[in-house]
Amino acid sequence: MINDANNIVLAVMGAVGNGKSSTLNSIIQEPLFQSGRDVGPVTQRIGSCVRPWRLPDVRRSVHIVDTPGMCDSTYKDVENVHQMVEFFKTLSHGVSAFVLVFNIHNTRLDEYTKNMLRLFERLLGPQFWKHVVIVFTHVDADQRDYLDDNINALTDPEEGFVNVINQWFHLRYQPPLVFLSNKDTRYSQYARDCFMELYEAVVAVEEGTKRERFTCTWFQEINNRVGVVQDNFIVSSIRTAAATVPQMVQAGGRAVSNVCSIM
Ligand SMILES: Nc1nc2c(ncn2[C@@H]2O[C@H](COP(=O)(O)OP(=O)(O)OP(=O)(O)O)[C@@H](O)[C@H]2O)c(=O)[nH]1
Ligand SMILES: [Mg+2]
Repeated sequence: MINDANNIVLAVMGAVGNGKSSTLNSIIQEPLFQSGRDVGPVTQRIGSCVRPWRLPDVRRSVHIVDTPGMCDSTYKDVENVHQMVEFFKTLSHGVSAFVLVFNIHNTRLDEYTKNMLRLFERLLGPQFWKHVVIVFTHVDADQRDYLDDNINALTDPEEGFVNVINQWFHLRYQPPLVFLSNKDTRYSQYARDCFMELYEAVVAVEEGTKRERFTCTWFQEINNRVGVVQDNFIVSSIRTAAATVPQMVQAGGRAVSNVCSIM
């Protein structure tokens, strides 16, 4: 049921090609959302569906929301962000967790990333951080040893990823950090362990907010904020971001489609 209050509602967001769609597909163990490499975002529209959370089998349903990747094509990004806000507003039980997806091979906290996060914060309000889980993909089992140094650097209490984000945004909440792989997830104990950590992080966020979904006053705030001032902020923010990043897109070629309900 799409509007069941017991569903976990999970939205993935982040830069293009980081593994947002793959992460959702892994959770439900079904190739529902198209994933791959392209010169632009593979996911072009918001897609959502309700499925059992299968990796691991937690006996709960999850309403997954896939979003197009943020990149430096200014006007498309603006349009996408507007669509995300409109979509979140239609969710009668709000959002349990926003999963910000990064790639372990590109963990630079540069101006582009900062602007993207600032944009999400401005659109969704500072309360949004309370519901954030940070995920790093591409932590594949066969590369885990080699990636341990990256992971240690990212989790460093002084200079690590979360601490830098905490400083940028003056957070009072420490978003949980999860490292996972979307490669060969079907029969892998490693994948099961990673995705159990993701599930536990989502539950921790839910419990931290006493199962208050990200909704109510938030929706009102968004309604009030979406307007000329907000539009200008989005445009200028993305322009600044685009100017600071040479290329966020990846090479390759692929047609695009989407599934289920699409905005
Ligand atoms: N090895 C490995 N590949 C991954 C992992 N996660 C995603 N990929 C690959 O990375 C590419 C991009 O993944 P997507 O899931 O399409 O990324 P996305 O963030 O949805 O991309 P956009 O929709 O374009 O923004 C695909 O080729 C995936 O197979 C991972 O954990 N390990
Ligand atoms: Mg995608």
